[in-house]
Amino acid sequence: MDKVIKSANEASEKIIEWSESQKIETCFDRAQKLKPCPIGVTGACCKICHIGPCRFVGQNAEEEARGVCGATLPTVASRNFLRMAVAGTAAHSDHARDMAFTLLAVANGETSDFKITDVKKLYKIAGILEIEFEGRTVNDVARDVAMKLIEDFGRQKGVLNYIKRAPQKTQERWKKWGITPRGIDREIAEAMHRTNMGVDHEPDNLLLSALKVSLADGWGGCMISTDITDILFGTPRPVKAEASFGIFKEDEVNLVVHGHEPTLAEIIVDVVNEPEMIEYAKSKGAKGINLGGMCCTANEVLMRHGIPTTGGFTNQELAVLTGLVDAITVDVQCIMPALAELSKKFHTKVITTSHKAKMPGATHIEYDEHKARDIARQIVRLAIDNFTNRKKEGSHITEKFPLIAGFSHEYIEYMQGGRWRASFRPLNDAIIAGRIRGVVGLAGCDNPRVPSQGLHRFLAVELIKNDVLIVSTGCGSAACGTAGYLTPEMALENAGPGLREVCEAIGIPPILHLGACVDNSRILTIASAMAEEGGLSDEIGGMPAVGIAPEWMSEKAIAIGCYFAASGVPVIFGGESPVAASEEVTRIMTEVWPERFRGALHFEQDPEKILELTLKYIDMAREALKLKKYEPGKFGAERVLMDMAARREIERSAKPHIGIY
Ligand code: NFS
Repeated sequence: MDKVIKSANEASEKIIEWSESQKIETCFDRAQKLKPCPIGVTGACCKICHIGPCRFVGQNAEEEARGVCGATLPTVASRNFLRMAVAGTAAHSDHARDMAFTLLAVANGETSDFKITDVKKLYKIAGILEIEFEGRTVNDVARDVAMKLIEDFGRQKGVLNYIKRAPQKTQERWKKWGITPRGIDREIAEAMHRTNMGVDHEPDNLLLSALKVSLADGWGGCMISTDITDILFGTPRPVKAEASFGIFKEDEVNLVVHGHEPTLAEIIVDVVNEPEMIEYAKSKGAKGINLGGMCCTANEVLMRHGIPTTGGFTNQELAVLTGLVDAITVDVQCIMPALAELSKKFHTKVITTSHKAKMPGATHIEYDEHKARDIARQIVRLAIDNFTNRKKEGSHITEKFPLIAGFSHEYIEYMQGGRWRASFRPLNDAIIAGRIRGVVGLAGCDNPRVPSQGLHRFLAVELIKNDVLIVSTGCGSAACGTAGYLTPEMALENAGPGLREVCEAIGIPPILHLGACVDNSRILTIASAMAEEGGLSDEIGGMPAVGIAPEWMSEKAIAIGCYFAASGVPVIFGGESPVAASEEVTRIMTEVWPERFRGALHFEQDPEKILELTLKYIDMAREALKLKKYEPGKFGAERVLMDMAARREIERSAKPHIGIY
């Protein structure tokens, strides 16, 4: 029998092989053993009341199958889908709420462990929120910003603060179809109400609700989280780092921060550099303390401090299997419960830190932003103490790759024109001229049901060959980073001629790492800025841009896919469709949504077809915008992109400015 490739990541594959030789089970083995329920996976199981669960199966299930209550398959599939979007929105937005309360605690002087790092970003957000900042103390402005953003959660009427950041035309579409979100919590509660037994039965209406609650995620939860994280910890700018399992050091204490929230991890970054801590580590025989990240907490500290990443979702158990992790601290989301049991086979300590996310078998050290540093020290000490328990067993993988991360909206604007002429003009011009064919957001999870990270890698390479600029987030970035794709050399070796020129002129990789999954909000503001810049579409819809989540698994990905679709972006997800059972629901997402919002949500399992559909969308958008037909190596007239030297020249000749980007 042919060997089953479980991960396209060679280092992961080696660890998996080692685990098999040791008879240690991972998600890859469990994914083989436990096939998805064929009814549930297509959205054809209803379990929202206790008359059922009801299964909607059979040849004419779409027309004929009925639940005991009389519900049809399209109702059930769309209702299940809406519940996924709600859960995803709740997860991102609850994270955002914690960020807002941390900002408030800082502004009120309740914690000395955090400070406002990026005053310029604070003022930018204050400006958007129409909060006066001239002549006021930073903390006063921060308090008002925090309070105004906290209002977004509980608002009952009106619209979210950030809705106005979308292009006018995009907003008008939302208004016309009644999906402009009011308050985040209100949309979540209303959507849950609609999906309760016997309430909303119309598939179209349920799906509009999915778009509405997801817009509350994208233009609410995610965007709030990104902005406050930037204000507190700094807006990212390019930073060098490393990725993959080789980031662990045999002779140092290895501590991993895993999950999604940046706050505790930020303090840990600081604490591992405290001289007393390093001394303490040395007293236990270690040469130092080595911090690494996992999933989106990794992305947060990678973007701002260059902390190396072990990778994405499917790498978490594999990190423990190296035998080199002395402690792994987790906060919320995408944390496999398998970690605790697995860690018992090694010396690794798993530490939970959120009251919302406990795990049998883990050590719980509860995080509180008012005493963050003390808690961080406790965690780091625990990791150091555990270093002496390290055993010889483990796969001890040494591969690692360099990468460049740190591309925020602000930096991307800056890199195109410097401090004085920062704009999206050069990017728009490069697209107009056909040098860049289009832009793809490559995002979402990695998944043990496919050779994990492989679809990301395939699409990344093929798209950049086709002159498509990629912006990546979350585990999409991790998949690219652990393959060595997030480097300028990647452009030299693989990009099409037009994209290569652009990357060379600016000195950037062809895949720009924008951050964690909540930082997909950066794509929304970038697309809005491109619309405002002119020359392409005057709304987000109609841009030569596509969103792809080829290995998605989380409900958060569904919320993200929906907010992009509602904002006007065609989105393609890999894997089996969670609404595959219903042709009607699939039709609404792929045919009705484009007419109303210019975005769509497709599910396509074949990576070649994902690529084909992506390029088709991009070329169709180019044609509708009457742009030059894309031909590799043949470009139309465009403005000259400023290289670094020209940019520095302008900056030298200009007078000082508070700009920091
Ligand atoms: Ni996004 Fe980040 Fe990864 Fe998927 Fe999970 S870590 S928030 S949900 S698995 S990309």
